[in-house]
Amino acid sequence: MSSGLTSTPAADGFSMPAEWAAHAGCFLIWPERSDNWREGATPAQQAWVALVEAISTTEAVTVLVSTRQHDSARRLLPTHVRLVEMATDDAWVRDTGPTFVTNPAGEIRGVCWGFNAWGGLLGGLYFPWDADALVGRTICDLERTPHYRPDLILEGGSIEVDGVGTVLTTEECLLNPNRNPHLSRDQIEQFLHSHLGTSKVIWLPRGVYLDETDGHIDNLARFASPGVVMLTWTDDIDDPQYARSTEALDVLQRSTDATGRALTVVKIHQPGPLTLTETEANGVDAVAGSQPRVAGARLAGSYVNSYIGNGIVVLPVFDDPHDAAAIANYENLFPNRQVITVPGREILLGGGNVHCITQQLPAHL
Ligand code: KQY
Repeated sequence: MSSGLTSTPAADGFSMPAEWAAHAGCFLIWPERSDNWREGATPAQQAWVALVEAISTTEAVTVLVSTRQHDSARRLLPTHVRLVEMATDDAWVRDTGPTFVTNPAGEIRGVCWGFNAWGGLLGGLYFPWDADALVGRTICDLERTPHYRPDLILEGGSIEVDGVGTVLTTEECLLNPNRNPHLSRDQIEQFLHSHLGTSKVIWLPRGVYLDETDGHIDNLARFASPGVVMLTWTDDIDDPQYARSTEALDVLQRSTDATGRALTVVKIHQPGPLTLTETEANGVDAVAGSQPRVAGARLAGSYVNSYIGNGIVVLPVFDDPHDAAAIANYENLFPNRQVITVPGREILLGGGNVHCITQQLPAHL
């Protein structure tokens, strides 16, 4: 494994492309830990299969899998999908994988952020996380991609770029004392600009209510195209999400992007509110140090936690009355892509959704 480049992507002429730019492929990690995925992860694995089938219609998909799960994953996944055995602690490749950056010549490099399982010993979601902390560098080695190793704790789900200089994030996550308490807001902005090639940060205050990542942006607000932001919404003023979404809307409406353009905000009503059933809670192994799963607990459901792939956009649905409006919004926002829905509930039960469990590899130009 190479030790990492000592410069920064921006200094070397690299920046993070928007997710809608062409992809060479997509990575996922096969879920298996039974203290996060119910019933030994069998229902979650079915959800992964549906997602992999959708993405692999237009992209080369690689699924990272433990030795123990290899044969079972091979049986369940389409034969055209590449399986690679790799040790991981869980299945959140958006957060543990590299953030890929490209330059105008079409070269690709990886940014391998520091990882502390969403908060380390101050509210982190599991211990240990040493295998997850290696995932980014191992993927870069697999792809023979040089990589950077900034001294910054950051998960890929906590940043969202438009590819023209703007990065969206939340204060709740990036300024959380359990990530980089020694750094000021300005210093964190400098890290983002030097490693994403951006020039403007738009800080939204808080993420989705009870999102166990400390409010990742990818569950709250995403760019659909330059200048257009999808925002998780609720019309219910008594719902705890209402204040979070309205304060985000206020910031977005007062902001311009890196090019000086005003933002159009498209509200996408949240599902539910959704809660954990007793059967679901009882299906998760209770293990000291892992997130307890309690019947009745509110789930951080969102439709913006989607994947923008080559010619497609894949969004989670929940067999919920709000599904139809979310699909209609996606069809309007992505007129040149096929909108594909996948069952989102089993992924949500583990703490995230489609975007959190995918990581795109940009195409060489
Ligand atoms: O990006 C994410 N949503 C990760 C969530 C981790 C949850 C672990 N139980």
